[in-house]
Amino acid sequence: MLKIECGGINSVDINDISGGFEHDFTLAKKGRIVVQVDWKLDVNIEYEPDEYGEAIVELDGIHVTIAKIAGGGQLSGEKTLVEFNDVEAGDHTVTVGAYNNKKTAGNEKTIVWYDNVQIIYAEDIV
Ligand SMILES: [Ca+2]
Ligand SMILES: [Ca+2]
Ligand SMILES: [Ca+2]
Repeated sequence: MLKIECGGINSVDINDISGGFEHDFTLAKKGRIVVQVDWKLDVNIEYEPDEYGEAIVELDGIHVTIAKIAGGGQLSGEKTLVEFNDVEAGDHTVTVGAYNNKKTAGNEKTIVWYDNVQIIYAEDIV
């Protein structure tokens, strides 16, 4: 189980908090990358409505939102697929992570858990 926490430490106002776990790999050929995850997102109720947390997957910095909660709540999912097409041969990085656009108090915290993370490669059929 992977766990990422954003915020929750002090009352300093901070925008754009993120964190995650990275996996580097090299493709011999161009193809399709599918990231499969089980996930849970917990954005605590202390946030205001303009503040949100996300569970995110990134490939080389391309940000895909799996789930987003503003102002507090919980969501989860199993075997969620995120697809990236036409991924070029060469070195790449997949990140599974968390993002929080803003926190202004010490009791505001976004937590994301991941389990059963799989990175699947499918060669393009041309
Ligand atoms: Ca608050
Ligand atoms: Ca706040
Ligand atoms: Ca503050």
